[in-house]
Amino acid sequence: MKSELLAVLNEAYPEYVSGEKLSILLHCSRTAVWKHIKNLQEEGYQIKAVRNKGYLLESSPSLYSGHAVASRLIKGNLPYQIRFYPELLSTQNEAQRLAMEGAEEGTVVIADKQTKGRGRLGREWESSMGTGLAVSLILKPDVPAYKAPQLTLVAAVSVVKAIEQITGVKAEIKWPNDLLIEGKKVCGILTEMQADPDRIKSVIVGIGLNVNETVFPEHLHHIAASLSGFADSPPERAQLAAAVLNQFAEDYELYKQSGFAGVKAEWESYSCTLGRKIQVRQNGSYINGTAEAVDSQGVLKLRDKDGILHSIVSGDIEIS
Ligand code: BTX
Repeated sequence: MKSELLAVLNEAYPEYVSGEKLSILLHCSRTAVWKHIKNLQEEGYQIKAVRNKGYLLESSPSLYSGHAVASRLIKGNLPYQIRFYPELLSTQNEAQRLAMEGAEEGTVVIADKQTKGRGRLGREWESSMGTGLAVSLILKPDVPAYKAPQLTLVAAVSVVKAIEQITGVKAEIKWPNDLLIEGKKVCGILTEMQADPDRIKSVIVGIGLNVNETVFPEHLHHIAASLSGFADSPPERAQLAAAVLNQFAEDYELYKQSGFAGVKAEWESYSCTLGRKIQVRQNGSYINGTAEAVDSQGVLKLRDKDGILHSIVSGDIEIS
């Protein structure tokens, strides 16, 4: 009965279905329909009941849709507009296309399945199974182009906080763009920019988060993990996506007011990089040393064995 009821409401969305129609379709009384609706609401399904209209399924614990995300957003400083796609090659590409067409700041591209996700430097991001988050967010910050990479650090802070809010699991930030749990990568962030020589046209922050994956391709077995491996129950993607966006709206506001310095202390508290021996790979060469600090611009300060302090603006790091 429950799944039949849900199927009818799902099918009808965004229209209401009257109690009378439901009682005919499900061969039961209107009181029985009402009782089933009440049970579903107690299980976490958001079903709106309006006199003379009937019932509307707004979101369900397992439903992943633009509406399920949008209905959980808190009205804040960033006016989000959700563009949800059942399948995309890359949310990043779609966001770039929309930005070029003039999409507003706060436009968010979400794909249920992403079949050709990208990481940095043309690397692949595996997320084709429809179990993770693939989200790209269009921003138009009024900052010089060299500051755009700071948004990776801001987003990392937001995602760590959102993960903890929804699952209770603590992730750590590996500079500049990875989130790790027990040393395994659960999230990657890719920040790309469209700019004129003198100003940023848009920055696209892409977030790939492993949520309910149970298998990864062989080459990722030792490095990747998903949240479900650490959480008590399988996290719901719509809830997570909304938490990430709500949190980011707050942190982005701080960033706009005070720059990276506004979120630096939080970044440091979640970092698994600072104080550790690391190796940085930059343009094919390596620097070894201790990650001493990030400065107010988000630049990593690495002290090598000769005591020389290096400023690392970008690159890949290995923690030893
Ligand atoms: P990155 O270049 O730092 O990391 C890419 C590397 O991470 C890969 O070479 C591989 O070793 C590893 N990797 C690939 N897939 C996964 C995975 N699912 N879990 C853990 N490790 C993995 C990281 O780049 C930035 C990734 C951003 C992805 C988002 S998804 C939404 C948006 N759309 C899009 O095409 N990219 C972004």
